[in-house]
Amino acid sequence: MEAKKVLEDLQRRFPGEPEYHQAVEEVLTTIEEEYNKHPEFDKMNLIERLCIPDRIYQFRVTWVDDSGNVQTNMGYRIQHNNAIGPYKGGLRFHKSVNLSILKFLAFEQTFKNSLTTLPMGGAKGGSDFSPRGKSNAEVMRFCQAFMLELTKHIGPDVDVPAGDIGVGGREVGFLFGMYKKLTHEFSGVLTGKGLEYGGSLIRPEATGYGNVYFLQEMLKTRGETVKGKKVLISGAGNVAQYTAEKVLQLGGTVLTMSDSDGYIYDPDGIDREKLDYIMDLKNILRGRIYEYVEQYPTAKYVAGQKPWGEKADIALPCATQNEIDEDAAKQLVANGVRAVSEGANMPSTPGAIRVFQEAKILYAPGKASNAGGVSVSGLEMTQNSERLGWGAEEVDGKLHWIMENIHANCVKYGTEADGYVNYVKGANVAGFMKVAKAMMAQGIV
Ligand code: NDP
Ligand code: 2IT
Repeated sequence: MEAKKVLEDLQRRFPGEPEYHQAVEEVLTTIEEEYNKHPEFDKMNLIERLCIPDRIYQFRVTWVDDSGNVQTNMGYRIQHNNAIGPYKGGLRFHKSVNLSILKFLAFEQTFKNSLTTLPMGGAKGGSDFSPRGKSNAEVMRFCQAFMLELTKHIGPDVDVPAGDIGVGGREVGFLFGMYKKLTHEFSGVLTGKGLEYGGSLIRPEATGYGNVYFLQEMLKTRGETVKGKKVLISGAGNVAQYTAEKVLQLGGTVLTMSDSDGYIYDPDGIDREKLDYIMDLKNILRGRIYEYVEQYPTAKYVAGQKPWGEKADIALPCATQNEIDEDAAKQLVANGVRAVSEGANMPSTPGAIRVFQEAKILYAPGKASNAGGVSVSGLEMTQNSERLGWGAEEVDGKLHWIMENIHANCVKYGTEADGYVNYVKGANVAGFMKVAKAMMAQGIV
């Protein structure tokens, strides 16, 4: 396999999908060497079969808004690969959603899920519908219309969706209700469900907690801890909130959080009480992050900017893809940032990753460091199958073990001659090998 050639071919066959090409390029260039040690892989054309999704569903979603207008959105589900388990991955509801973004996410999910050690294939889906500014009733009607079509393609042993940007507990509830109504079946078909109807303790916290557990493991390799460190966080949603919570629990100082309009910087740190305010603001009032400075006037709000220009020790991007470009990465390194652990999916551009790796700072790609969310989704599936619910400590303990294990695998496959751990290579090779072996064993299907 020649990574460059495979990529050129995919670019020609699937033009205009830059995020998908970006994610594929990162994986291909880092697994090329290992892949070519196994000539049997190429004989089975494993690489094309792994890069091109098994199937893509695309459908129109029609719903009626509060003013009686008929609205249309696009709905998608990408079932990327089910070599190691049922398709599994979140749903994203955001106006920016398109095929390229969901293909990159489904591709990444396949390797991430492989890293978790749990039996889950890779998938992603969503819509260009954004819940922002919509009433509860509108969100419910949209979710019901979306599920009317999606129901045909999912099932507890087929494909198990969950949340992502714009899809939290509220949306999962509405989606689950409609699936149940349509199929006349109460099953573990979605994860991220409410605790009262089959959800798992620690699932809301899992991505953020897992991100910080991974960070702890990275810091440990350099004899450091989170305690006393100044931390920049982007985003103010599910992943950002619980990343901040765990940083606080470990004695770090959170200086920033953001949304797509700008960021807040609190020189005194966002403490527990202030984080509670943000959680209420975002999860209940569905407000905007600038409102923080009205509540806490010693903080500043910077409109239209990302937080990467502020001085700190650690950066934890938890908003969206490509939110750290090469210039931002240079700024972070120049300002003394020594570790970057991604809560979001693909938040660093290829140029930014190069800057981090050339500076030899600790850098964890999302498919390793944010795998805690889907891991606890996998544990939710196990609990649903058992028809039992585990305690918070038990789930958190398993999450912690999974993150340590992913870290150990990255070190195993990603340590370079000078001792620097290339976590991108480590995660990609470790994730790839398991999927590849499973595909080889199952023949050409
Ligand atoms: P939420 O919808 O809860 O929060 C998203 C946050 O990111 C909001 O603050 C949002 O601001 C901001 N954001 C979204 N899109 C953009 C954009 N285009 N530019 C700038 N800011 C943006 O989503 P999550 O916290 O669940 O997801 C955040 C990231 O983590 C995503 O990359 C997701 O794929 C990833 N992830 C999520 C997991 C999960 O379990 N939820 C698991 C693993 C990864 P605004 O309100 O302005 O839109
Ligand atoms: O990107 C991700 O891993 C998620 N959005 C979580 C997926 C899941 O199935 O829990």
